[in-house]
Amino acid sequence: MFSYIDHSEMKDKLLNANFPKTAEGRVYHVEIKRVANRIITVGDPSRAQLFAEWLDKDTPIFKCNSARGFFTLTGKYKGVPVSIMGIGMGYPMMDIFVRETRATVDGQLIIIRFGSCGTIGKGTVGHMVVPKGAFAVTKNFDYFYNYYEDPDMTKNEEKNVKPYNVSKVFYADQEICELLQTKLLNYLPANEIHTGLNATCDSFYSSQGREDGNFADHNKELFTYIKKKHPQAESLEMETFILYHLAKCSNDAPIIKRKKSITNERINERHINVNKMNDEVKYDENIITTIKKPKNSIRAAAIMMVFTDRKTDEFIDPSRTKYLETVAGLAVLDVLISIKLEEEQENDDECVWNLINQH
Ligand code: R1P
Repeated sequence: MFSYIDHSEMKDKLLNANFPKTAEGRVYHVEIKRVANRIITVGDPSRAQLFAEWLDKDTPIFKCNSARGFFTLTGKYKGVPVSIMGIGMGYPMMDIFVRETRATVDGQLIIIRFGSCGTIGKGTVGHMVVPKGAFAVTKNFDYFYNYYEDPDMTKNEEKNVKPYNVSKVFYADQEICELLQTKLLNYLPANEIHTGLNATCDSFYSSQGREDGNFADHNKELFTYIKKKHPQAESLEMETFILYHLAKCSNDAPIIKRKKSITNERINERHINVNKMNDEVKYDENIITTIKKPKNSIRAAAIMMVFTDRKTDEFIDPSRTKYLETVAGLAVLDVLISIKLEEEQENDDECVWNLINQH
């Protein structure tokens, strides 16, 4: 059974320019107001649909299609609430997804990205990568500034200015990575599972070293530069670093205390004491409220199918993709529900299954 929201356009008035939400508490872009503490995120909505087929049949599935291309399915897997969230591609989508999801869920979040990648490491097409850490590869836009005066960019080279920036490594949740690897061993030989570092790039093309004659990308030396800085670099894709980085930023942030304001009363309603009187909800303005964000706020990991081998120029066969999506998808769901959360939201009035009835 599906409960479905399809927002082809965002019509509701948004309150609060700092962190926009609708009056009923929907976050601006993902358009959810509550999801499960345990989340699988994918790029492709059809992958989300495939995973949804394995959710419990006797529990309603809450489904939300946002105007900005986010796709959320919340149901139960073996009796445990889980959300499957399609986010599209790239840094901004992952950033918005993590932040807006964090703002709608009390307690700890587990987020596992299930995606695809290319390899510059030991693997090849059809293998899996469970990256223990990720770094960012971003275009250094200023490098390209004086192209007409200096088409070979020799002045940049003289000053040792590089066309791409390669960041430090941010790490995944070690326990989740190990559980994912162990589960995968049920389906794949050990030499087809890789655990090195992932390069998360701000372009599918330039900052992943692809050649495109229509653009002066200055990326011929990119893989050499990446390997020099991070010899364990295994995979290339476009989201994982942002997830790992934001998990750390969330874990480092102090517990937030905020005072509810009159105009934002609906926004903060989950975080304040609510007195129900004659079916009306009344708010106490003086209550300082605490968002339930525990110390280990976000535990993050990723698992990726190797679609392209950048050493040999091969692309994966669709039948292999189907196999990997199935075995690794089930492995992720099993790992997701096996982890004990430090703090989990309650089955209160705002839980998704109660919200279903409102739509
Ligand atoms: C590019 O084709 C997309 O595929 C990879 C990249 O990170 C990028 O999002 O991941 P997904 O298969 O999860 O979308």
